[in-house]
Amino acid sequence: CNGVNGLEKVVLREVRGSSAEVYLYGGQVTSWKNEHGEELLFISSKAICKPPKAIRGGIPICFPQFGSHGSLEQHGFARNRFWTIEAEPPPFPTNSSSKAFVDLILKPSEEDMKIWPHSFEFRLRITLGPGGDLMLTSRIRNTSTEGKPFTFTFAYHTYFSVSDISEVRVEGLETLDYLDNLQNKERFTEQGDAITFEAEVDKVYLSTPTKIAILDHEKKRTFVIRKDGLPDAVVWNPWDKKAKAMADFGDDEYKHMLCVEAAAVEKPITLKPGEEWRGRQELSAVPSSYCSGQ
Ligand code: TA6
Repeated sequence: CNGVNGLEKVVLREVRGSSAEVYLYGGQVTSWKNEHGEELLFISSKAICKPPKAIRGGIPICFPQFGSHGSLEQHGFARNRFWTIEAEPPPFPTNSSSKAFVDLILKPSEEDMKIWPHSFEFRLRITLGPGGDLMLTSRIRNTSTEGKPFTFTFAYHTYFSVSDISEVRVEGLETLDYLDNLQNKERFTEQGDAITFEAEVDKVYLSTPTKIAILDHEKKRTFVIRKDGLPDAVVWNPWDKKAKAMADFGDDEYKHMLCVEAAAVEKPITLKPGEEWRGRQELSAVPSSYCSGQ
């Protein structure tokens, strides 16, 4: 989006050259580059960088609702709001062990209170580690003074950039149960080996491990997601038909992206006044020698 429509962004850099960008609009990471300047996240070439539309790609924040079940718009409203910087990023990190980070905060507006009548403070820390790892930590607190609890679902809707979806495997979700959004959210059990892709997929895997790997054959690269407080994982690729039906998604772009989303969907989270929930994901991109079809 690069500042389109005056949208402000924060750029994080770390000493070895990796970088990340986050827009105050949506609190959305839209770029994560390794030390060679390679972009690791997918952003659609047709992304509409104009509120109230969410930016297509990067890491949209789905809160206080994942998906379309519930009274709110699809994926809630956090990705359609302007966040504010709570703590300016410290100056350029001076040594190899220091981290670059920024703290953003979102609180409900009066308008928000009309559609979701709950008081909260949502603090999001985005950190770029010395090795180029990208960490997102969400802290959501119920700040109600009227004793009102609230319940929410959540996802980091991460769009990974891949060379060719037909040569990507996901490891860590084998044999797990999942809800299939393409079959009325019915519950199925995944087969016994790594997941590969040859058609539209939209599944919520339940009670998943803390570590999930996404192997990109052509790039000889493995993305690793390490997560905490997020028991589920959504896997989504729209494939050709759905891609063509989205104005902010290039017709062939489905070949070069895969969403694997650390999430809390099956069991909504309830916070009493004063209680805080934390959800964290750490992304790394490491060289891998996997050959497709193994
Ligand atoms: O995360 C998968 C999903 O829920 C899909 O069903 C699809 O709707 C995708 O999110 C994108 O949603 P969006 O509202 O960003 O177009």
